[in-house]
Amino acid sequence: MRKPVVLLLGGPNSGKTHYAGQLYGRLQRKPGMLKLNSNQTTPPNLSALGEVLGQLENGNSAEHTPSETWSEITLNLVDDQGQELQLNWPDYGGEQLKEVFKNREVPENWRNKLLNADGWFVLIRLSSETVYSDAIDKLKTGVGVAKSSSCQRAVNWDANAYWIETFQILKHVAGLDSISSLTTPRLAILLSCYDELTTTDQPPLEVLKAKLPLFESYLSSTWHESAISIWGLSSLGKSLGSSTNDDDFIDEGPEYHGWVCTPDGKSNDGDLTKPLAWLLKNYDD
Ligand SMILES: Nc1nc2c(ncn2[C@@H]2O[C@H](COP(=O)(O)OP(=O)(O)OP(=O)(O)O)[C@@H](O)[C@H]2O)c(=O)[nH]1
Ligand SMILES: [Mg+2]
Repeated sequence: MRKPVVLLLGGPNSGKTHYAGQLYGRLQRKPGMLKLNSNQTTPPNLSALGEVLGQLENGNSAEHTPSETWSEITLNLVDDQGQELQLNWPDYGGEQLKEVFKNREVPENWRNKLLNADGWFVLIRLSSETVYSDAIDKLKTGVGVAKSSSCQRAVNWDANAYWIETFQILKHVAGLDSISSLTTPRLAILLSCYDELTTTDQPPLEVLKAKLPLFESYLSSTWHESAISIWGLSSLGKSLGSSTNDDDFIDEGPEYHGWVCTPDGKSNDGDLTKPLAWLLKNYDD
C-alpha cells in the first residue's frame, strides 16, 4: 500500500487542528475525493480528532494545541482512482514552526519528515499575517524613519521575509537547494480562514500575490509550476468561539460546514479532501 509522507506547515492559530477535525468528520460522514478505506480497519488512535469533532458538533471551537505537542494519526484512505493510501496526518503546536525560524534550528522529527516528504501542505492565515506595505515608501521619503539615534525595530518580521526565510531553512534541510534539485515535492498552499477575507472570484493565487507579493514571487521562481497549487480553505465556514453553541453546527452537523476555494477561484466547494487529494495525486512509492 502507498504510504505518502506529508509535511504539514502552519504557525500558531493557522487552523491546523480544525482542518484535521473537519477532515476526519468528512471522511466518516460525507466523503469526497478521498474516502476511508473500508478494506482496512480504522486505526485506534483517533481520539484526539474525535474530541475536536465533538466540540464542533456542539457548535464550539476546539482548543489551541500546546506548543510542545506532536501527534500523528493514521488514516487508511482510498482515492478516486481506487488507490489505497496510508496517511499519517500530523498535528502540533504551531509555535514549533516559529521556533524553527527564530532559532535557525530544525528538530530531529521535522528533519526526518523533511527528508522524506512527498508533499508539503502549508496553512497561511492571511488575516493575521503582518506586512509593512509602506516600508519602501518610508525609506524613499524619510517619513516615519527615526531621526534620533534610538532606532526602533519592529517586533514582528514582515510575513514575506518570514515565509521566504522559513522556506529557505526547510528546503536546505530537505536537500532541496535550488541548483542541485531537479524536482520539488508537491506544494499545496492553503490560505486558511478564507471566510475572513473579502475576495471576489479571484483565484487564491491572486489573493496571495496581493498580500504577500514577495513570497509569491519567491515561490513561483523556485518551485516547479506543475508542483504547486494555491487554495482558499475555510474549514468552518465561519468563526466559532469556545462557547458559541452555534445552532447551524448543532442542527446540521459540522460536516455540512466548511469549504475550499479551488485554484480557479470559482467555487466554494464542500469537499475539504480536495487539496489533499491533489497533493497525493500521482504519488508513487
Ligand atoms: N473564521 C474562521 N475561523 C477558523 C477557521 N478554522 C479555524 N478557525 C479558528 O482559528 C483559530 C485557530 O484554529 P486552530 O485549528 O486551533 O489552529 P492551529 O493551527 O491548530 O493552532 P495551534 O494549535 O496554536 O498551532 C481557532 O480559534 C478556530 O476557531 C475557519 O475556517 N474560519
Ligand atoms: Mg492546533
